[in-house]
Amino acid sequence: MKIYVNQAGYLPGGKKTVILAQTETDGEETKKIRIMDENGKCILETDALYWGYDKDAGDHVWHADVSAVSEPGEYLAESPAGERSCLFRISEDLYEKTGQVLLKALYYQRCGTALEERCAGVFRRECCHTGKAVRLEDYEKLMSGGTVPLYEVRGGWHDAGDYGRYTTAAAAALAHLLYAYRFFPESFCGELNLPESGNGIPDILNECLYELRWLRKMQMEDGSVCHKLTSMRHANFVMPEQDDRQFILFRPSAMATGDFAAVMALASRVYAAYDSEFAQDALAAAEKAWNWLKSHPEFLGFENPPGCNTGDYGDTDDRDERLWAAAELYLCTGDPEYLKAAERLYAALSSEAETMVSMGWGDVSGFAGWCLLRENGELAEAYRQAFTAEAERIVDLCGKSGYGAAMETVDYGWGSNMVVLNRAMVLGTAYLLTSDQRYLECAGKQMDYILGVNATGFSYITGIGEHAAGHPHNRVTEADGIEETIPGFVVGGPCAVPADEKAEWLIVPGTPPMKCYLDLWECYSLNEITIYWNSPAVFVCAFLNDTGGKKGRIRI
Ligand code: 9MR
Ligand code: ZN
Repeated sequence: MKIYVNQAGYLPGGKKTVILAQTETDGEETKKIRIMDENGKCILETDALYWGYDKDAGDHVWHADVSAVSEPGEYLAESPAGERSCLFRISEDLYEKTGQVLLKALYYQRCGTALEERCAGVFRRECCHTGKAVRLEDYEKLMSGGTVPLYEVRGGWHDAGDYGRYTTAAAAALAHLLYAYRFFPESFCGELNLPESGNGIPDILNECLYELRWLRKMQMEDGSVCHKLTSMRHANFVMPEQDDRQFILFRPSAMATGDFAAVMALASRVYAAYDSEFAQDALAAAEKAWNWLKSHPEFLGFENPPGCNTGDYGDTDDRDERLWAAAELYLCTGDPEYLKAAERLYAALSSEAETMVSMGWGDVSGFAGWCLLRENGELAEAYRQAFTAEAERIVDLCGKSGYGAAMETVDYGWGSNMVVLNRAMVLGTAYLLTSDQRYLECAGKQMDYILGVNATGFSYITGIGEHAAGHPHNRVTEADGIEETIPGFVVGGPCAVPADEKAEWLIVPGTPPMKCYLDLWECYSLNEITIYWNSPAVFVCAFLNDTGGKKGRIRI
């Protein structure tokens, strides 16, 4: 029998469910479970009740509610036969601290700068990717020794385990982070030991500014924004400073331009109080991007050119990006033209979409919602309903899972942990709107899942928990020769349709989806890291730290 707990721990007043699981049933309706404190003393003995068979996990599951344990300290759960869970901690600052580790991981993704020992400790490294980039159309000419225009596009975060930087991925991550800051500012008071720490700006904003200043450079003269900045082929598994491949500015897309307009408008509001020069420039850049979109109403998608194997972040609809841009620009400027555009786009999209509250790099409709919720009027009301309707569906899914995972079988794809976390963000938002306790509890369960209450028993955040993922698909971690894994990265998680050779080879067909995970660096479809898998986790931690909106509000 396995015993699963949230390996980071629980809030003193939070709901605490210990899960017992085994693949075969033994017909027992109840099983005994004890909570032991750090002195090995049993402080609670209780019954775990049979929940049933969870088909996505392939497990029979029993639940024990141990919420009564609320004294701060370190504990474990144990069966009478001596089987034990991982350690867990009860503490008030649990989610504040977890959020800090998740944010600090983004610092380790910084490109175009050296990571100093003072801030990075053993993970210090040299400066990487300082060379200028070439536009795709000039690439061949440059490679054959010709002279072509070059662009200074240094900075930003490496997207993931690769060294590329992609506009739509960056915009989604920034949206999660900047909105987390807007809604739950009290969760971001601590310092992260960044080079900028202590400059009077909250560290979450310091870190985001590093990304925003790079993103700003992705805009071309005409206002359009390049879809991505990567080499033609992914680097080998070398440290970033050893990667000397030529970086290329791939052509603009409507999605990149829409996201850029939106996130720059958002940034202009967030940074107005700290850096007015940046804020003004960001707004001007956003308007320029919008004007380009206006004069290019046709869909301009993105596809990799032949020979390119870096991510393409393909997307078949640019209306959600235009919607988000219109909503953010309306808020910044009050110009009714933007509101009209947003209303038109919302009407068109909502008549086709299953939900309007998606918050990933592919569908950003939910960000427009975050932006409009505080408004009066039809769009705000429509979004209120959309958030609560989706939250109801999520609560329902959570109840159908033995592990409390708000997931359907089909959701276990590449980056399934993002689905879990994005749903927790929807719950957090719905909670701010309604104060419905079920949403808070369910959001907590999604974090429990990420931190160890799942059918593999892994904490899917590196460095957090006794049994945490330790071999992510991350070039730096593989190449740095350091035993310890950089902490604070959310890995992609179980994927029932593995898309990398190693996982295809090792995952036995028919494995229950929640168990399709391996902690191996080769398995990029199971164990990669990305900025936009960390960012929703930061949002959810900020929400839970705030004890579900005690202080948090919809603040745009
Ligand atoms: O996260 C992306 C996932 O949803 C897609 O299925 C996958 C294949 O297109 O790409 C993932 O994104 C990767 C990107 O293309 C390049 N950087 C690493 C990303 C995470 O694996
Ligand atoms: Zn770099």
